Amino acid sequence: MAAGGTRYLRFILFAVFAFLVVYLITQSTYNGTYDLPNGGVPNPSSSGSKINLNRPAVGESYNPADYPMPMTPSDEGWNDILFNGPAPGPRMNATFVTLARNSDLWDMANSIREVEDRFNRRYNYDWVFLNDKPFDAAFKKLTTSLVSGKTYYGEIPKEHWSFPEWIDQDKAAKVRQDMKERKIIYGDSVSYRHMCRFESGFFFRHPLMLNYEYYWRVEPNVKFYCDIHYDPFRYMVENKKKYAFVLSLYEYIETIPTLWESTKKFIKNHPEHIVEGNSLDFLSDDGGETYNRCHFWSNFEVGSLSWLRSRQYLDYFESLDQDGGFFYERWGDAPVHSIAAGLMLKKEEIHFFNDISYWHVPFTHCPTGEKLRLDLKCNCNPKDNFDWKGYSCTSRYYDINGMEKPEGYENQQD
Ligand SMILES: Nc1nc2c(ncn2[C@@H]2O[C@H](COP(=O)(O)OP(=O)(O)O)[C@@H](O)[C@H]2O)c(=O)[nH]1
Ligand SMILES: [Mg+2]
Repeated sequence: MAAGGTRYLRFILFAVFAFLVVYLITQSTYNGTYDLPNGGVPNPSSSGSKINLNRPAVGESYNPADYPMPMTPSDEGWNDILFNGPAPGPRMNATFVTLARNSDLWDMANSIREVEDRFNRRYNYDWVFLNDKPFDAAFKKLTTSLVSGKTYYGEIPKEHWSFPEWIDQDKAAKVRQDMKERKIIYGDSVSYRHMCRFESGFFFRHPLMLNYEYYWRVEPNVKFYCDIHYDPFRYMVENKKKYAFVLSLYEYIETIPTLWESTKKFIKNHPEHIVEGNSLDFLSDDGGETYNRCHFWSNFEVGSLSWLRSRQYLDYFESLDQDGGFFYERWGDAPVHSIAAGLMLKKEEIHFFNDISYWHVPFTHCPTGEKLRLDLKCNCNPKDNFDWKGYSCTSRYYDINGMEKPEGYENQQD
């Protein structure tokens, strides 16, 4: 009798459980859409979606009007960023590019997550990693797992990472010793000089880069503080931009004492490369007599590789390289790229991405204007914004381009 009672109780418990399961399944309200914050937007993968995920192949011509990009919150597609699926629209022939050492792995992992979370998870652009030594398996495994596009790993040819034969080694060594004594940052480093020369003259000609027309440079341990709703590469291409920056500042004069003299020599030898309507006034306060040290901070760059591979740019690099300042001084790739862009691009070919927030130690670009920061879900502190402070050149960029500074900039000047 006791055994029969237990069996009966077990049957009752099972029946209640089965009833509950059936009830929960039948009462489920899932119908192919998710309830989302911001008013609930249909999931593009569910039926009824208006988002067209078909797109032209890279390089195929398209009508931009067929794939409008959401540039402001009132534009269609602004909330697509809430989905994990691919963003609609064409992709450009473009790649991220990073120069790194194997020891940069974890700092690089941080940067990749920043780029992927704010932008590339929906665009899946490729990423090219370059190194003067072979990348190890650990570097390749982790970075490949973090990048949503394809990853490529390249070793830099020796000729692109060494002293040219015309460099006087004794003279170069004396300079390094002197700069060390004067405590100039990276003043005694040989590898830093190779790095600056490589970024100035060679990264865009690495075999892995020859496949692409646009690049976005990313360094280890940088941050992106705001959502990126549209494709900056596409913005560059459709608006005929050749070079873009987010931070600008004055270069340490100790690292480039004769860079402008070398540049003036190049201008004299190649007047045909200097374009009308350029940004000379960003670089010089006296019509080109002297350099005011303003440059775009090149650890962030989006730019045209075809331009860097042009005769115009290569003649400039080769002229500087002959003069030896990468080793007899400590010329950085930032002033080199900036002077080239300032003299050899038209003003309107240089773009400031105000809506891309960025940090590389020690400077932050945080968009001016609270509405913009809220719309872009930024987590930067506006007090840290460097744009309008005394050591930034961004104000000058606005002035020479006749651009109106964003509302509230006066409150961020110190
Ligand atoms: N492969 C390699 N990459 C380097 C070397 N030195 C610097 N880099 C990379 O070059 C970039 C600039 O170097 P970084 O140390 O960040 O210089 P900083 O930003 O001017 O302080 C970063 O992407 C580094 O990972 C080097 O000796 N070898
Ligand atoms: Mg750096």
